[in-house]
Order: sequence, then structure tokens, then C-alpha cells
Amino acid sequence: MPAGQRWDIFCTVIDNYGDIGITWRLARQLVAEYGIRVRLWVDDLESFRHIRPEIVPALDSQNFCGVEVRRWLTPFPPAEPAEIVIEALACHLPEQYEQAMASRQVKPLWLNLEYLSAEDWVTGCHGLPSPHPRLPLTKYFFMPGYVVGTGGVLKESWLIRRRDAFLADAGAIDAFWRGLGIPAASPDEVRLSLFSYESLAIESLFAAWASGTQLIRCLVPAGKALADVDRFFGRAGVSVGDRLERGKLTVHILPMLDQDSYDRLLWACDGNFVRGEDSLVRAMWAGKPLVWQAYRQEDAAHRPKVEALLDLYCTGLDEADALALRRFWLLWNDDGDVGPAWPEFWSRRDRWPEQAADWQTRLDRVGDLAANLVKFCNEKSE
Ligand code: TRH
Repeated sequence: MPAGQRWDIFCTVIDNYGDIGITWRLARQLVAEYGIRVRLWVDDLESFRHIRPEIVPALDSQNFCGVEVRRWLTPFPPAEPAEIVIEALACHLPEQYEQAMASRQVKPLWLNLEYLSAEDWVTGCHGLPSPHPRLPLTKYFFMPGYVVGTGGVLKESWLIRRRDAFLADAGAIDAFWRGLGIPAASPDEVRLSLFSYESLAIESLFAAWASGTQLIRCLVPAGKALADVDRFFGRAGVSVGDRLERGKLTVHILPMLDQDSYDRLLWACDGNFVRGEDSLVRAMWAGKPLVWQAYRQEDAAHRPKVEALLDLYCTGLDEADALALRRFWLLWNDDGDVGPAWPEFWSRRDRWPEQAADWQTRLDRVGDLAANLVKFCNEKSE
């Protein structure tokens, strides 16, 4: 790869934080690990600020971690296209920018970075070209995934080193909890993070926890799940800093943390409920028991995605473990009554770390997404 190669990454924030979370993480890694000059074009800097508090939404251009963050304005300002152009997560490049790409003598390499999925068809689509209907340009599909033959998932070179150093440092863990206003962990309690969409299942989960025998401390980042927390506790408008108790359950409402602190939360908890794509992958690397909630789509179109990941994720598990995991994940995604399924799932918690380590080894075989992307671009540019 030529030194100082320029990449433009385009991101529209459809909903939630996954789009910006993924593109920011990728941009930062490309700069830090490959010396690439990255411009990240984002249409919604307000959302970006939630996971990167230093972002100033009013600025058209700002720099963080070596990434040039640009406000994606309409109409799009004249800009010289980079050598590599990433259209991320179903966004569409501005017409003016496409024209500018087409008018270059050496055309930029244009990639459509798709959503992560475990479904079978992903391997078949990875790397396919798609000629532009009018302009002399070709776009390539780059499919993240969990198996060889896909683009892999994001993983920075420092991730495991930093995770292990943190987990080996009791002082750092205590300081982390103190910073959040949460008591230090104690051996007689189970500590779980819960990042979720609106879900009726939360009520049944909380009811099971409250009436169980185990002390549970549940950490809920502010956002879509708060209405369900309200409903369970008979409150209106719980907010950041609140602490709620019923029976064996204590719930703390956390602010949205910056991405690196959110990693620490996943590492420090005994188990994690995650959603969407990026928190899912981070929880996989955290290696703790995890429960995934897919991004909801109409007509339950997300259901096959959950099934497909379960099929891969459960490979190698014995039948009873796989059954308990499947049952809990599916009920959670269907907004079902998860209470009765919890004890069976959680009673197997000692087995999940081994499963997580095996899964990480499998992901490592695919290679990480940034490395695969750079390799793909090098090959196509030859
Ligand atoms: O926010 P999400 O639900 O994003 C979703 C999905 O990506 C989905 O696939 C996409 O189609 C949809 O958006 C539009 O979940 P996700 O992907 O986990 O993204 C959350 C990001 O927020 C991730 O980068 C982690 C980060 N985060 C923090 O930085 N701090 C926090 O406190 C929390 C809870 C999350």
C-alpha cells in the first residue's frame, strides 16, 4: 500500500449508534495501524458525540486520533476524491462526489462496506463487483462476517493486550467502577451490562432476577431500554445516575460511555447483553457470557440473522449448552418470557468462557476487518 494513501469513508446515521460506531472504529484503526490518511464524512455529528464526547457538532472539519472528521453537508461541497472510497452500511455517495470520481484519470477504488451477518449468502457476495449504471465506475461489495471467505470483524491490534492488562489490574477495575459511581464488585453478586432496544422481555428478565436467589447488579446505558425499566419499577422517567432496587435486583442507569470505556464495562462485567453489530463484536472479544439482540426489522426479518449466528456460535457446544443458549437468545429476540429460561442459561456460565475463547480463535482465522480491507484494496489496485 502506498504510504499516506488517502481513504474517504462515508457514513449516514440511520438510527442508533452502530453506523457511526463501526465507521469511527474502522477509521481510527486505519490511521493508527496502517498510516492511512482518512476522512470520515458523517451526516449526524450529534449522534457521533454520544460515543466520542469531544466531537463538536457545529464544526465542518475536525481532527481526532489522526482522522479528519468532515460534516457531510447537502449540497455536498467540492472535494477531490480519495484513492479508496468506502460507502459504509447502506449509505449512498453524493452525486457530485460520484461525478468527481468518474472524472479522475485513475478511478478510485470504491467499496460498499455492508452490514455484518452470519447468513450463508454473505460469502457468495463478498468481493463481487457492481458496475455503475451510467458512470465508468465499479463498486465492490465488502462483506464483514464470521467465516473464512468474508471480510471478518473489527479487532484492533491492541485490543486483547489492553483487555488483559485491565483485567489483571484490580486497582484499575475499582477505579473504573468508582468513576461510574458504582460500588466495587463483590464475590456474592453477579454484575451484568444490558444494552438493549425497547423490549417487553426486560420486564420478565427483571422479575426473574428480583425474585431469584442471586444478587444481581444490572448496568443499563441510557437509551431505548429505559421505558421498560420505568415500567418494571413503576416509575416515570428514570435517568442517568438513578439506582433502583427490587428483591435481589439492583439496576443502575449509566450515561452513554465513550467507546473505550464501554469496552471496559464489557470486560469488567460477568456477562453482557448487547445489540446491533458493534457492541456484539466487542462483547465477543470481551469473552464473557453474552446475549445478543439483533437490530429489529419489519416482518421479523432479523430472525434469520439470529438463527444464522446461533448456528455458527453453537458449533462445538454440547447439545444441552447449545439448547440453553439458543432458547434464551431466541426468546430475548422475540420479546418473549425469558424469566423461566434464565436459570438454565446462567447455570451454564462456567462453560461460556471456553466457548468464547474458541469463538475468538475462529474469528482470528478469518483475519480482522481492517486487515482484510487493506489486503483487498492492495490486490484490486495492483
Ligand atoms: O446502536 P446500535 O443498535 O446500532 C445499530 C446496529 O449497528 C444495526 O446493525 C444498524 O443497522 C442500526 O444501528 C442502524 O448497536 P451497535 O451496533 O452495538 O452500536 C452501538 C455503538 O455504541 C457501538 O459502537 C458501541 C457504542 N457504545 C458506546 O460507545 N458507549 C456506550 O455506552 C454504549 C452502550 C454503546
